[in-house]
Amino acid sequence: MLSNSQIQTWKEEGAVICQLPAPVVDPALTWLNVNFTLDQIDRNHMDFGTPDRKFEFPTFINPIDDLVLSEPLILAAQKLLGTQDVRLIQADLWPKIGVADELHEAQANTDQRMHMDYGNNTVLHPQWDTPDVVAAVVYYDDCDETGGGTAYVPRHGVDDPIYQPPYVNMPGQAGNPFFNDRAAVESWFKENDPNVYELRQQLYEREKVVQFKPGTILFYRHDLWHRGRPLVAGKLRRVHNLAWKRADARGVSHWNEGFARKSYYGNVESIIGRSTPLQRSVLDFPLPGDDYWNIERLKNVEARFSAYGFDAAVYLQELKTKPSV
Ligand SMILES: O=C(O)CCC(=O)C(=O)O
Ligand SMILES: [Fe+2]
Repeated sequence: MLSNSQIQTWKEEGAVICQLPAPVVDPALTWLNVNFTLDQIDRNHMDFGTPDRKFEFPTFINPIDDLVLSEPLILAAQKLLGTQDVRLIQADLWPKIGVADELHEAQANTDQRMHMDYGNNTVLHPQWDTPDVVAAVVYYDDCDETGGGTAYVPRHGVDDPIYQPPYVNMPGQAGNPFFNDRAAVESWFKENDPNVYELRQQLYEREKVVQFKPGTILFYRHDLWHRGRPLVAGKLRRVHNLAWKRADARGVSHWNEGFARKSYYGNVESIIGRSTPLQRSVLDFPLPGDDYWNIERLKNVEARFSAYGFDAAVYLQELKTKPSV
């Protein structure tokens, strides 16, 4: 899905846009176009995320969960992070509906302030040359109808004045109050920190807007300046926010609830059962050949999941070919 030059763009500029393969996105689109339409959505839900966390992975809606665990996405995350060992930390499908009024309250999500996402995803601070996380937005609608393309600011090399760490020139960082709305934020900075206000004005001047069709994906980083923009009034935009971290990343939180929490009813279990080793690995189920495995662990896990289709053979095979210590 990603060429070497696209990977390079993500590493240098912080974002890259491409189209998901039809077999990955089409089943989800078909489901959404029947089951997640304007008349089925609570118009009072105006914030980020699914109401009641309903469409956070695992949703137990197979076309939605299958997209989240699709191998082309995992392979893309592996390539961008430069490691085989990646973990899913976020998968949330959510609606945004365009509103007619131009004035928004300070925490409104309609016309977002420029921000980076690391702030509520890690207790540490990102380092540009060693990215720990790849984030993505999958779009299920057409921006020609809905508007609301995400805006982002590509980084221009190490000397780019707006990408000089520490990245604290935003709401909610280093003692700055947190507001979501662009107007509320920028008027606060204008009043309280004119230098930061000036710097932030450059962000808006330099912003590029994602043009999307159903199945477009924006791969970005948690240290990319970006923001959500207003939609056409009355229109619905459905997106999936996804993120993966390097397995060895420090400080990075899990956005979704723990994936095992909804076990016992066969749904989580059948995700484990029907997935490939690569797909399981993003849920922290070790790959075949991982040092974690020994015969006892394998037998126990097999006892737990074989009723749901789990086949231990490939794990067993790798165990046999591994030199014993
Ligand atoms: O809605 C969008 O296009 C972006 C949303 C976003 O960046 C956020 O909520 O952190
Ligand atoms: Fe964001």
